[in-house]
Amino acid sequence: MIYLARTLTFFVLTLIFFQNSASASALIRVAAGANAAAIQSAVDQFRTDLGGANNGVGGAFSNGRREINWDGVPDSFAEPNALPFNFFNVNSPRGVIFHSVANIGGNHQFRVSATTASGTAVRFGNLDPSYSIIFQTFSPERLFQARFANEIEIIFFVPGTTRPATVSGFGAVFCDVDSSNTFIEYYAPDGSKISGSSLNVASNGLSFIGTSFTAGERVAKVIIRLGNSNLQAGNVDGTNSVDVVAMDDFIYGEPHAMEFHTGDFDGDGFTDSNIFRPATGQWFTINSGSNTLRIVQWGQNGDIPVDGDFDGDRVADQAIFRPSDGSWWIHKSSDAGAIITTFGTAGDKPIVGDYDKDGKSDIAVWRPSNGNFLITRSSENFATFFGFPFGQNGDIPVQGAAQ
Ligand SMILES: [Ca+2]
Ligand SMILES: [Ca+2]
Ligand SMILES: [Ca+2]
Ligand SMILES: [Ca+2]
Repeated sequence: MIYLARTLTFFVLTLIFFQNSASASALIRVAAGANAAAIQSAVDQFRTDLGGANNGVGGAFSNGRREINWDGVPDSFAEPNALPFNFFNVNSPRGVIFHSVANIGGNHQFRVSATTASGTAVRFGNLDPSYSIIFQTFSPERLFQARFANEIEIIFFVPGTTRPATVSGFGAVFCDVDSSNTFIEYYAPDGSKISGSSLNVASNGLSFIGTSFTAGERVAKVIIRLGNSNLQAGNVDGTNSVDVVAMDDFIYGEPHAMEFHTGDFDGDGFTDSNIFRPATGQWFTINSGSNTLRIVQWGQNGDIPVDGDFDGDRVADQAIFRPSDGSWWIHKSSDAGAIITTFGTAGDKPIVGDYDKDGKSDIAVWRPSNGNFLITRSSENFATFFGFPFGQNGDIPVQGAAQ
């Protein structure tokens, strides 16, 4: 924890900041080995990185993670049948759709391997018998791949909707990685690549990579290349330089709407109905994504409630400005941690917004006595600020006008 204190004589302000966000960005967990046990601890660590809850199917959640292990896919969508590209946002809504370079019949199709009970050979042995030998599972008994392609794009949505979304991280298990042909790349909403890695090799074994981002970066798309060849009869791994790879579990952060919407505490892209009760310091929210009530204890009588996305996960954070001592208390939606700082004084009006254009809300006040805007920069972890005169006593700042 870094402690910063400075006296700003011009504005007669004292800024005290307890900083708890690191400047690091990509947190990468990797493992590879002969079997599931060899990668289990890295998988579990990555789950912890994303958040403890497994959010399952449907709904919208402020944090936590989602998982796909393929094992609940019905036989009608498993080998020898195709898996639709949108199965995991329509049939089983978990906020992902898949693309591949092979566009078969106007519908991007994918493969999920058969179960023993189905009578079709397991682990893609129905395509080539060698696949049942070189591929093993992390979670029995189904695996995943593209049809007629070996590169997959993963796009995120608010689960069960067509609203584009982003996640804080993504990880996957790979089967029979033999070379750096197999890689994963992470892309931001603006199309820029924010991280990329080749998988660790484990011939006939399992490899895992999970990357999460700790400085507010958001992942809009993941691209995965699997070996150098698609799965098909006669494409035998290790023969004629063929390297085929399959996949097992996907693990990723809860998808949140691409853009932040004020008052959106569940991240589904719509403002929720919110009440702050001063007598008890309770926040009551009707989550628009699930029509459920949430109650959060944050603040006390005399505090001025505000909301904003101070941690950059596209979900509103409960925040209060305490006029009696000029303190701000922000309850981060990403990890339930706190940002506590002092900025402003009694009589100031909170005017939270994104003034430095970094996608995160800035702690800010407007001072009626001299008509000054005073704004911290979230891009510098609220450690610096700027100010300018605009307006005069008696005016009402439009940001936060309800206060
Ligand atoms: Ca291989
Ligand atoms: Ca909402
Ligand atoms: Ca937030
Ligand atoms: Ca900002």
